[in-house]
Amino acid sequence: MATVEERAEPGRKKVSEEVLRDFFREMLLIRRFEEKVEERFRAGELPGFLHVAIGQEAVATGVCSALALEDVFASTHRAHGHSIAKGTPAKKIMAELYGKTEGCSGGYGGSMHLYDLSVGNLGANAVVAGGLPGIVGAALAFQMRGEKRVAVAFFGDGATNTGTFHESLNLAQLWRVPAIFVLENNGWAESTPAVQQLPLPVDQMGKRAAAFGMKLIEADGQDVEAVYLAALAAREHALAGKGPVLLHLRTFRLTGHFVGDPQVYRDRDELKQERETKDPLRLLGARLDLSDGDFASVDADVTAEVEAAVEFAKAGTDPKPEDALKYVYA
Ligand SMILES: Cc1ncc(C[n+]2csc(CCOP(=O)(O)OP(=O)(O)O)c2C)c(N)n1
Ligand SMILES: [Mg+2]
Repeated sequence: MATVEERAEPGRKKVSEEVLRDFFREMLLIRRFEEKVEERFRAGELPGFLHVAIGQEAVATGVCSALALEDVFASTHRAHGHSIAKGTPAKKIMAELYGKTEGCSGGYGGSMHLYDLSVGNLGANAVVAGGLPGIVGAALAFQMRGEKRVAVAFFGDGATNTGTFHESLNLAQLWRVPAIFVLENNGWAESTPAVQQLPLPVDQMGKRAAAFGMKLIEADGQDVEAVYLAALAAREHALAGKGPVLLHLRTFRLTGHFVGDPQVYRDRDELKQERETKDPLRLLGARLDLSDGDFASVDADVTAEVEAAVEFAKAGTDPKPEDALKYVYA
């Protein structure tokens, strides 16, 4: 976990500049990783279907930086950032996308099924809201064993319309388990905008917590410091035995739903404006007042890491056809 400094005003906290610079590096690594993934997918090198979370990096870095190694999470179809931020090396994720046995899921999963138990990744899910029930179970296990750990579920605004979401939050609150439900609210479910799928204004989706009597914590999902502090507060609440938290983060998907999505349903001017005003990297870069030289040096560093990940993945081992049914249990 990164460190937090007290601000002069009582009760307010602030993250040190050094930590913010670490956040910037990680967010840029995630951005460059996903840009590379888009490029290699379009070149026909990556099998399967891909979703990137460009614009949502502050959520991944802010939340995962507030977690300890022994905390666990489940992710969605947009899992690269969460996985990198929780500690899986970029090269193991890239190898997974290339379907190699060196990948974090042994080449069996691909983009929507990234696992890494060594850092607490219980798995990404192609099924919308598919991760939530398992996270309630993991949190219940921690509670029963008296372990000081939290279980975290990432999911989108569209996922809040599923029965699984309501069942999971209901049981979690009933049992007061140490779970954090991270609502990564980008205002879209595929091509369906918030107004056509959500019963509340998009910025008021946190009100869902009231239906369960659940603690609500909200933050600007484009501000990594705010996300980090909100996630720390959520973890503290859950570990104190006070029950689960709905952590509502308003964020922005600055690309299509999937790689190759022509986004014909999206207003071009609005998207352009969002890219200019909501990009979490631009916002953090401006706040840190990074010089061109500073930016170039971090960029060169993370770009080299991504290039090395591609080389590692390409040199990886193809799974054997006779192993296709390995790990099939039902
Ligand atoms: C149970 C289920 N229903 C529908 C789908 C198809 N689907 C994939 S992503 C998606 C939109 C999800 O929206 P949201 O939860 O807001 O996540 P976002 O894509 O915005 O990150 C849908 C409907 C699915 N994968 N699983
Ligand atoms: Mg969404």
